Amino acid sequence: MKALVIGAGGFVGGYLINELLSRGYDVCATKLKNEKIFFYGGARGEVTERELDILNQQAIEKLLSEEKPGYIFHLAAQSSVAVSWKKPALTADINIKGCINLLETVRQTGISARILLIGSSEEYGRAQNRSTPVDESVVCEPANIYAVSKLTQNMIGRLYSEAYGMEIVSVRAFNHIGPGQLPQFVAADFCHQAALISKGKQEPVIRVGNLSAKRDFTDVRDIVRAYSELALNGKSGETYNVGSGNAVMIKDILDRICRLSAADITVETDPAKFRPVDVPYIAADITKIKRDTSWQPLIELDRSLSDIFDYFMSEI
Ligand code: A2R
Ligand code: GDD
Repeated sequence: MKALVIGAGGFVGGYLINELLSRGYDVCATKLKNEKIFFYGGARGEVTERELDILNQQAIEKLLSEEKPGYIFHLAAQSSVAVSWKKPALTADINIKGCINLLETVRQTGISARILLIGSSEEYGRAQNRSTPVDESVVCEPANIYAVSKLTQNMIGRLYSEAYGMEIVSVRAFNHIGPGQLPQFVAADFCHQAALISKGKQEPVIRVGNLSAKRDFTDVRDIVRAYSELALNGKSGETYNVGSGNAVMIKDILDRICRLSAADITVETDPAKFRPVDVPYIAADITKIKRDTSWQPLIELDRSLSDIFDYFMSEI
C-alpha cells in the first residue's frame, strides 16, 4: 500500500516517513523546492521524493494520478502561531486553500485514499480556559489566525467526508517536540540557547517569553505513531486529540532544560517573544484515540528534552 506524505520537508515529515516505512508502506513524500527532508540521526529509508506546492492544484492532480496513494498524510502548513500574527493572509492561503486544493483534487480524480488532516490543539483556544483536559466535543473558540485556519481545515474535512463520502480523519495535535524542530518553538528555542551557552557561544542568559502558559507536550516519535494508527483505525469524519494528557508550565520546561546544561544560566524576559493573545492552559483529553486505536504516548518529557539538547550540542 502506498502512503503519500505532503509537506515532508518540515519537522514531522522524516519521522512520519520512517514510521510508515517500518509498518511496510511504500512511501512517496513531497516537499517544497530546495527543502531537504530531515531524518533524525541520518536514518533514512527508501522513499520517493517529489516537489509539490500545495497551492498549485494542477501539480496535485499530476501527483495523485501518477502515485495513486491509498493513504494521504497532509502535513503541509504555515505551522507557527507567532508567524500567523505577522502573515495572516499567507497562513490562510496555505492552511485553508491548500487543504481545499487537496480535497477537491482527490474528489475530482476519484482516487480512493484515506486522508489524515493534521490540525492543532490551538483550535480549542479560549474554550480551554480551564484547568481540565479538553475533549473533541467542546465548541472551539480559536484565539489566533493559525488556530482559525486549522479549525477551518477541520470543518472543511468534515464537510467533504459528509457530502462526498470521502474517507477523512482529522487530528488535533497538541504541542510536539523532538530533535530537528526549529528554534522558533519553545522547547527547541530554550535547548538551542542552552546549547549555545554550554558551547560558550552565547552569554549565559536565556531569553524567554510567557513562562506562565501551560502546554501539553508529546515527543514527535509518539505523535507519528498516533498518525499512522489513526490513518488505519480512525473513524472517517471524526476528529481525534493527540497529546500526552498532561499540561506542563513553560517555566518547568525552562527549568528542566537549564538543568541539562552545566552552565550557570540566568533568565531574561524578552517582550518581543510575547503574543497578542496566549491561551493560559492547553491539555488533551485522549480518551477517544485510546478507545479507537491501541495508541498511547511512551516517551518521557525529560528524554525528549535531553535528546533535543544533545541534538543542538552536536549541531553547534
Ligand atoms: O514553511 P516552510 O518553508 O518551512 O515549508 C513548510 C511546508 N509548506 C508547504 N508545503 C507545500 N506547499 C506549500 N504552499 C507550503 N507552505 C509551507 O509544509 C514545511 O516544510 C511543511 C510543514 O512543516 P512544519 O512547518 O515543520 O510543521 P510540522 O511541525 O512538521 O507540523 C506538521 C503539521 C502542520 O500541519 C502543523 O500545522 C501541525 O502538524 O501541527
Ligand atoms: N516559541 C516560544 N519561544 N514560545 C515561548 C517562549 C519562547 O521563548 N517563551 C514562552 N513561550 C510560550 C508561548 O507563548 C506558548 O504559550 C508556548 O510557549 C508554546 O509556544 P510554541 O512552542 O511556539 O508553540 P505553539 O503552542 O505556539 O504552537 C505549536 O504547537 C501547536 C499545537 O499546540 C506549533 O507546533 C503548532 O504548529 C501546533 O499546532
